[in-house]
Amino acid sequence: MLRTSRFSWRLAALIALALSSAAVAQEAAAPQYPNYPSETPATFKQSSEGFDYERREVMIPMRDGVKLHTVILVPKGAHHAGILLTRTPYDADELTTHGHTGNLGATLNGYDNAPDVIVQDGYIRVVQDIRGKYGSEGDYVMNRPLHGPQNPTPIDESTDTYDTIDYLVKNIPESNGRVGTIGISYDGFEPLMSLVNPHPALKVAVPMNPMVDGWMGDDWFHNGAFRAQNLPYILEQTASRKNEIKFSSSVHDEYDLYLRAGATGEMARRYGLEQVGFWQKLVAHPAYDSFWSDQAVDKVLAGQPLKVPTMLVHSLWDQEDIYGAIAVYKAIKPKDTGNDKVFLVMGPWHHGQEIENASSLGAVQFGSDTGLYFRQKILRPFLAHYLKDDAPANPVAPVTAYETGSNVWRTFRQWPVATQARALYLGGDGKLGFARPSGEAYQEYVSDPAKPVPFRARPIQPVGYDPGQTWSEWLVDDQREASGRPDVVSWTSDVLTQPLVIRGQPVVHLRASTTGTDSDWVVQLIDVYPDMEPMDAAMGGYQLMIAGDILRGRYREGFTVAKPIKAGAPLDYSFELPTTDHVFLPGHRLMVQVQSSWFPLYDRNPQTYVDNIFFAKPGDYKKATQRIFGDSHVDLPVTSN
Ligand code: PG9
Repeated sequence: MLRTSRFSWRLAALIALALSSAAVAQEAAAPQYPNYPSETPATFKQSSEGFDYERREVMIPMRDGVKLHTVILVPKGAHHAGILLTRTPYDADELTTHGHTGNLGATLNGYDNAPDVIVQDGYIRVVQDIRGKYGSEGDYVMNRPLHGPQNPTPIDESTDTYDTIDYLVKNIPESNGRVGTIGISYDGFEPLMSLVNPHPALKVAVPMNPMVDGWMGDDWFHNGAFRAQNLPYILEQTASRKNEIKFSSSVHDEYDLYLRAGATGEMARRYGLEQVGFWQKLVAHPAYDSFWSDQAVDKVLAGQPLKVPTMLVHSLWDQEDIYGAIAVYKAIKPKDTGNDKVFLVMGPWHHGQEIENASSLGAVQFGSDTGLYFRQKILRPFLAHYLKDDAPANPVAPVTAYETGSNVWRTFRQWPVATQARALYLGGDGKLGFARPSGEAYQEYVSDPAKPVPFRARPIQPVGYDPGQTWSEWLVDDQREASGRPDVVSWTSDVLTQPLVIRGQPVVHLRASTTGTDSDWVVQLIDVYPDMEPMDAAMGGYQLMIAGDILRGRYREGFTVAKPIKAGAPLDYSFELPTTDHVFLPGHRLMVQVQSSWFPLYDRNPQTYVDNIFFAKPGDYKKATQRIFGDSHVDLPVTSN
């Protein structure tokens, strides 16, 4: 063993100090002390002793040679087990290493697993970094379109899924050769991609809250209004392979942050977003052109044969992808001639809440854990039927829907159910009722882009799920905060004496004028609670949004081409609101609110027509006087059963 004198120790320490204080010392330059080695080995083979799963990591080769980093978790002792695959842009290691303690398995975690079901039924859990992200090789393209007009390469998420499944069933001896795809949000987009030219081993797909059409009603736009608060996501998701480049702000209230920047294109420029391809594509396609419609997954699947049983999971208060699941259901259900291949579940949840405790959402209480009910009574038997060798019966109805207001689960043979469209009129006197008002009375407000209506109470938090963030709850915020503003107009019905049940999508028909040459219209259908709620005082008078959305007025004649609005002319604006399944109880009232900004979730409309709102100039933003005429109405999908 080499002995070292006191002098050389001191010299070595000085060297180490100098190196550590300079740039990061290269490992090779670090002094070596063979007679006093590091206590950390060069490599450490982690034992799985403490885990109930064996962890394997493989780089699976795709047909073009790109290898995808894949984590395979095999329950110890597994034999003839089904495989549940999630493909993710959000770091497979992150989703599979922060182990739960206790009986949920010492490995599984992650926002898009249903760990209780996966562990209880002994599935082999596979989580893969998609092409171009984290541990995988290759180029990243946001929601990579299928090979075709928007993707000239021979590979896409469908081919990568096929090649992955092919590898899994040939290289996991503990499996029974039956694979299911499952995931939420972007990870819900991936199971939909697996349905295109599906691998024969793919037996079931469970897309939950999937990203389907980023322009029409999911993450990037809603009816042409841009969701500006997703800029940080776009930066972090596309600026680097491992999301190492982070958005930072020294402004606590995001209302101030985005208002001071002006147009969203300026905000993006300040953060360097012009360097990333997805942002360049996004600002080049502000209208619903073929860039968007070619890759709308509902439209894609409408043109595909239906081969794989699919359960679409939708959240009635989905603050991120409230459009996707229902759009896909509408597109593929007509192919399900036996009514036994396409299933729909709708819960009273925020985005992805179905895999959490879902006894409440914000101030709204459901009286039971609706997430647990979904996982144990719906998801668990559904997966078992398709993934287990003994194929237990599938007890799941074609449609399982939670009725908000009455807080009960119901099942249906089809969706939407039979309803009668009843026009709820926005009377000139502020009354809301089913009787059509006479005359040309109107309600009026001034919309000032310098003081846009905050989409929730300020200070506005960033989009996110960090502790203390309530982004996921904003759709159920008390709307009293807005209804007292002069730039928000409200219509209220009489107190209900009978329950009013609506199931399906309300349709807005505004007849409105603006003194501007462009305008946004935000419409919210609201359940107004009685002044006194005996069992929950905090809900007294609560104004709960049941459905709401925005329309960028330049698209009133069609989404593909923007057109200026004729100033001062009463014009018709029609658009669907998200799906409802709600009972307005006796003692409650209905309310409709209309406003012309929902900031900073949505970018401001300058209210003067410009070619591309992303690049509007400060002088383009002008006040406008808005009038909503009395024959405006919301068609409610009323049902009696
Ligand atoms: N759909 C979610 C999202 C995408 C883009 C921006 C913000 C959120 C998600 O995949 O998490």
